[in-house]
Amino acid sequence: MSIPNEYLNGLMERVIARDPAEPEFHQAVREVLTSLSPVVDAHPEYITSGVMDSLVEPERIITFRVPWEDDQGVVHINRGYRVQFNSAIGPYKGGLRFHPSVNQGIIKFLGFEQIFKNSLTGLPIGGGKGGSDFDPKGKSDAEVMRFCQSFMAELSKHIGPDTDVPAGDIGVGAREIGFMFGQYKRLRNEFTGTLTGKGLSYGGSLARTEATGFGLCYFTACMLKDAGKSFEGQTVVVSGSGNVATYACQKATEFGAKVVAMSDSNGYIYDKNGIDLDAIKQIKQVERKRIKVYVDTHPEAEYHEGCKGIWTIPCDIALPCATQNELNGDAAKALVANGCFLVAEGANMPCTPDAVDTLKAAGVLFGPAKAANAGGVAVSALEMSQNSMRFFWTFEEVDEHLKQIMTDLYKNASSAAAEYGMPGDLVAGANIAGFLKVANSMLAYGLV
Ligand code: NDP
Ligand code: 2IT
Repeated sequence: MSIPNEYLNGLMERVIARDPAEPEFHQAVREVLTSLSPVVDAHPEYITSGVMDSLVEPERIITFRVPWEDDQGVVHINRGYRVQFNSAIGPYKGGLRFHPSVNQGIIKFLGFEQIFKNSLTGLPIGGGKGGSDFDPKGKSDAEVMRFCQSFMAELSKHIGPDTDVPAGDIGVGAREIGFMFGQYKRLRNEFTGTLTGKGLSYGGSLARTEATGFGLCYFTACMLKDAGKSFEGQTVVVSGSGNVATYACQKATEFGAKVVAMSDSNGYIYDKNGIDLDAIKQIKQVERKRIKVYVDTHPEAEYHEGCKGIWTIPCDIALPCATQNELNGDAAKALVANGCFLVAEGANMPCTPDAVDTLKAAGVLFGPAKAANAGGVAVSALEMSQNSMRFFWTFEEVDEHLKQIMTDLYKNASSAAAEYGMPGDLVAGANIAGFLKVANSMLAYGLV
């Protein structure tokens, strides 16, 4: 589908021609440029000043070799990335993803989304993302440590507390951040908060672990409130069973909802009694096993092979929290047919464009990732603040900030959508509100 503004449509074509093998990046850019059409119609200076063309081109892409040895002494060579996309409003900030599917296009899409998300938090952080095609699954702790140390040996040359501050994402949690921070500290001989998501004993922030999932539920609660509803008594389906999914399930349950399904990349479980989250934490965080073993101890629950079927489970609210493009048009149709009235994205870009169109057309309330999952990076920025102060806040203090940030963010996205004639369209609202702060900073800098 073409983008309404003619210049932006041409820009989209140039983005595709320049890097034709990056479909996820094209998908992310297309959505943003579509939302921004009314903004540049009213303010052509964003085009004539070069802001729009600059926005879709990363400031810097670092690609590097990551050699490591497995426990049998066999040598492996992986590829590492850091895309430093936009530093207009602060140091590059964004996670590192370790997953075999990682390539430059995926890291660019994630880095691009991060620009707007980080701006929406209201905190001074630019957009970046990185990672590797390394697969941590099935690797020993020693293998993961050697990989992380080798990865950081190169990455450490390009990051710093005022330059670029990575964190976790898929496949990168507390264990990996620990190995990387230890190596960074050794190589640079400095103790600065250059990574976030650190352990609590060495500069991590309370509530960072929970922040993305909790923030998703705080944002969803704002959407529900505006619709005269709440989480109380709602049936919820959450995909994934990693960091975001786990704490989304926890907070939704605390808010009075019943989460009946979760998944991993092999399949999903359905528990009509409500998911036993302690069992999920034990399986995924402690034992690092597959979700299917849940049914061994919960005989009333069902396990189904394959991920897509999770969206056929009847629910009121769906929270996709696994990965990009996990919820397609058919899945959206199934949700609508079963009476689902709200979808909020915990993962980055989990809904395909077709799915978003289907949900919107059916009047389903839709919370886009950039806004709905911004709680994680927001608390990462609070971790940076605490590190700079060499101080820490209590769990309650950080959680209170998180709630406020998600509430403000919801209001900003809603009012930007209304201002540009698209009331209720949080996709457009989030893109526009996130864009304006970055674009106005870029305008102030001149051509840089
Ligand atoms: P984790 O690695 O902790 O968990 C990822 C979960 O998603 C696992 O259950 C995993 O299953 C599943 N998954 C991963 N890849 C696929 C795939 N290709 N198909 C199906 N399932 C898959 O990652 P996070 O929870 O941190 O991240 C989940 C999503 O949330 C990502 O999109 C991430 O970018 C986004 N996000 C994360 C934030 C954070 O703070 N961590 C902040 C904002 C967004 P399996 O165990 O089988 O691999
Ligand atoms: O997608 C994301 O926002 C994250 N993975 C978190 C980034 C961060 O810097 O905390």
